[in-house]
Amino acid sequence: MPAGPRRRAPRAEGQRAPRAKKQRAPRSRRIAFRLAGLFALAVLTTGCDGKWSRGGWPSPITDQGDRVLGVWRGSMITAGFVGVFVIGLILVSALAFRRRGDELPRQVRYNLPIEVLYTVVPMIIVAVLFYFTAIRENDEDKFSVHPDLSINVVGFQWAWQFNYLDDGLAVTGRPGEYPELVLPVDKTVRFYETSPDVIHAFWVIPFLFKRDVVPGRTNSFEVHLNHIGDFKGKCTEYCGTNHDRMLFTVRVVSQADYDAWLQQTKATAAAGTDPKFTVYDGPRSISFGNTGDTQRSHQ
Ligand SMILES: [Cu+2]
Repeated sequence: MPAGPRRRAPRAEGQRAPRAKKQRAPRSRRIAFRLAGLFALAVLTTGCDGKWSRGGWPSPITDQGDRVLGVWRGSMITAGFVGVFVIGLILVSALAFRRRGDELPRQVRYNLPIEVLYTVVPMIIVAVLFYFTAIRENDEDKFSVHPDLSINVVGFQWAWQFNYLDDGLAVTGRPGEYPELVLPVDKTVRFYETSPDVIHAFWVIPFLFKRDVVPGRTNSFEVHLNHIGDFKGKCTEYCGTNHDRMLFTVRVVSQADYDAWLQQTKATAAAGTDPKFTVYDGPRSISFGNTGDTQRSHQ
């Protein structure tokens, strides 16, 4: 709001002091309103996609991710309450019990109920948070009897290979040439993870979950996809020179689009015209504890 013309009008010397005093209150209030408006604008413009309500997290695209987000939200709300309560206690004690004179304040020794309370309440909070964290972590380890799709993710220095175990297709990237993992929506996908060299970590960002890819053993997890779109993934275990280029994209599409993509890509793989796509002729299922000796067509 612009300053009114009244303020610029010349005044007599004697009137200046009281007027300035009168105007100060509304002016500071105006500034406060402006700051509040700016803050609200910032929240609204950056929070259109609900990022604020997610506490800064990406929007999940799996049922498991939705539930993990619930734990995160619960933890943030709990932390918020604890923070406000503790800061409030600090302020109240600092202001209400500030020094007022030379008199020594009333001396107290201990208060057993309060001491029990501030020991027991944090333990309950931690136990509840631990409980929900543990059951949500285990969600990804729950395997369905028949997943709709099984993918063997091979992390190698320094790219990814996605083997579609049921469909005989391998998609392989190179550093700087990122592979795309295409998946059908509303399906349960089981991921097996193997590595022929060093430890990597497979992270599809909106899964809100990542798991290490370890040479000499097979890791696995299962998700149910519930969102169509293009998403990003990366390696999150430092694995050597080109670790930062171990990127990939995930495209979740409808079943019809997936079938069309699969048919077309399998034809490309059979024709051998694009080194990114090859025929996968390895085992249809991955047994646990194998050596991660999966095919590497990028060499
Ligand atoms: Cu890596």
